[in-house]
Amino acid sequence: MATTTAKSFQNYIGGEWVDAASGETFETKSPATGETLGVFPRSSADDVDKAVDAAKAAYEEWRLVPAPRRGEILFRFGRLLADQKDEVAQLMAREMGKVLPEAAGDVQEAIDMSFYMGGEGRRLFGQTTPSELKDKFNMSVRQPIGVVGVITPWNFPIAIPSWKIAPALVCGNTVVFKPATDTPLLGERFVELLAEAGVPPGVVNIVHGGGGAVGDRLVKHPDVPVITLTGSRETGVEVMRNAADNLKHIHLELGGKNAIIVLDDADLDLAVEGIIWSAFGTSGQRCTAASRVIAQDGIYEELQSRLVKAAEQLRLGPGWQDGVDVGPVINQKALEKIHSYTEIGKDEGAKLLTGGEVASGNGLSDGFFYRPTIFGDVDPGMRVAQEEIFGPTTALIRVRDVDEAVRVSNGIEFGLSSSIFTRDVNTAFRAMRDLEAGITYINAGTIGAEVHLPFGGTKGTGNGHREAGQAALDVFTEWKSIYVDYSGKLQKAQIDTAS
Ligand code: UN1
Repeated sequence: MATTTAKSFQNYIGGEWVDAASGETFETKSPATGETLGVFPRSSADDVDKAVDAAKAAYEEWRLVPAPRRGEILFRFGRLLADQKDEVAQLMAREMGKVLPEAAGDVQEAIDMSFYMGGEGRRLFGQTTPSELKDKFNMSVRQPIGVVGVITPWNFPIAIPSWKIAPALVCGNTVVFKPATDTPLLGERFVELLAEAGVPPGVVNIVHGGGGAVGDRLVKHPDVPVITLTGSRETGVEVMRNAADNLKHIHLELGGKNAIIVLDDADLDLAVEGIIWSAFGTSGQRCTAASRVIAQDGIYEELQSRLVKAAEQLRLGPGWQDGVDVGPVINQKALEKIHSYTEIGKDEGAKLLTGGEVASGNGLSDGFFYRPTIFGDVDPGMRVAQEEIFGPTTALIRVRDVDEAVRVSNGIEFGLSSSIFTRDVNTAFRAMRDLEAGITYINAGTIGAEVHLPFGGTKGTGNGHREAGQAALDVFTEWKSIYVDYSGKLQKAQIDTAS
């Protein structure tokens, strides 16, 4: 392995590129080939503390920069990203593994978010309201909070940082960013482009390293009042616990066990396409992936055989190769976890219809490839129908009617995305009301959220917050209510209301 020739990268703290205090490093490798793509600082609490100090100092000026000017930096960032879209997508196919069209979509999502949040610089609306008293003016305004700790996963290595960093910045906060250790190269590129777009020194800092050292210190640091994390449910719970003593604002985007319901009256061709895309796109490594398919009796057999056929036609390979549908999964640990669920499903009595094995040969042996896997005859209570696998595995569940379908769809601890294929408008509207999830799709799969609507989930998927859209602003601002009395006399609220 060409470890010695791979390029070395640094943290970015207070506008300077610097090594970790310890001098330790880790490597990022392509999940498709095992090739080493870069060497990164393995940071510790000391590095985090320096980055927080820089962000805290920079906050004093940044919060006073007019919001439209802050937005203009995001516009410039969006344009730079658009100019380099193909190159960043290529990098993503190599470092994270997703296929090129999906990688380009990931970058596009960040471009969209940067422009959307750039525009917020000229909105950030509050309210003005009448007062109950004469000659008095009332309003509410959004205020920045301070240093935001941004902890992101590897599955959307450009999009998800933008969902967090763009709104944090336009609202007037500064940022310490810890990207996933599987995708530091993309995190680095993101910050490089922000710096090029004109973000002042200290306003965005990046500290590479693991959750145990870097993430933990960020979460516990008394000068980081906001933490935004996309990750596993377990990590989310730990973050809330560790942040409790400081009463931090915690925004969590956690797991999913999303289902697509297919009723007897559905357009089956469309449903098959939607399921294949949602279950196996990004090798199933999306929080919004369809890891359950709930099919009504009348179409169950037909749907099952069409899905198996379609899954077996998917071509596996490195994400950058033409004609590849499904790239590798992120690392050896993920591959093992995904395969362990195949064993669990078989032991539970689910019927393995296709896949269920590591793919090798034909240039796949150096990477982490797993065959698209479908289980049939799955009982809704089985672990393969309850737990997040985060891989190319989906479970087919048979139901009698729409009521049972909705009950099964809701019968999990998560509540991120949901979907129903039906031609009946009444059924569709009932599902929109009754599916317990932050997102519901009608006649489309479970993936494909757009940046101007709230993104997030109910129940075990989060803690009540949303990112993207206007809702994101609530994570990164505090409301202040302001009362201006221009009567020249003391007027007592709730008391002097008669005059
Ligand atoms: C995620 O998997 O964490 O709707 C985000 C989608 C994408 C975002 C997924 N736009 O699937």
